[in-house]
Amino acid sequence: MHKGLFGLFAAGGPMSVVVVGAGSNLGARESAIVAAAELLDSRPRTRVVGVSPLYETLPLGPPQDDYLNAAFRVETELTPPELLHTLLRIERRLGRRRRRDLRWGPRSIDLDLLWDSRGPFESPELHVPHRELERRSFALGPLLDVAPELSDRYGPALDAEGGRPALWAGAPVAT
Ligand code: A4P
Ligand code: MG
Repeated sequence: MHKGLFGLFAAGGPMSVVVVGAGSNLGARESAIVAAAELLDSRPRTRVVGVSPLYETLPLGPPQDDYLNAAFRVETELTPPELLHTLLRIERRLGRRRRRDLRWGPRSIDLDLLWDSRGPFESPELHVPHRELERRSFALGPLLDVAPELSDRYGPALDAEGGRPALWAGAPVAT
């Protein structure tokens, strides 16, 4: 997903590397994750340069269908808050409806900013690295697929969480 020379030499600040986690357990899960990567790549000053395999994962939270999880390696000039805003817009565009009454409930698409090469970022709306990252093999596995340079940092946490989840073999989707 490259934008060619214009993208490479477009004016702007330095490119940072970020990892975005994607999860879906409602509707057409694979299409939602692929569409999220394409929409993110189509944003100005932002390129998706790597996509992990898809993993089929057991739901964390209330009883619900299994998830597909993946991660995107992204080069961007957007600040972390700008990127969060972009992710929330893509979620809405892909039909995400938030239910404030149900924490960790089913969702057509969930996009989380897992890690940022610029270091930690803290605000009332955003915590980077993602607060739950080290406790979630469904986020750590795909993250290390697209950012193997983070193995020393996050490999032990992934091992402690039981290693990578099962790769998705393209089984029929429960809707
Ligand atoms: N927010 C703070 N930090 C971040 C960040 N690093 N990235 C804030 C993204 N958002 C961040 O998120 C609520 C608010 O978190 C955002 O508006 C942002 O300001 P949300 O997506 O509206 O709510 P949520 O996703 O229901 O809550 P939460 O706590 O973010 O849930 P998670 O952590 O996203 O977990 N099981 C499996 N197997 N796979 C999954 O992917 N996902 C979840 C949701 C539950 N169970 C799962 C999975
Ligand atoms: Mg979320």
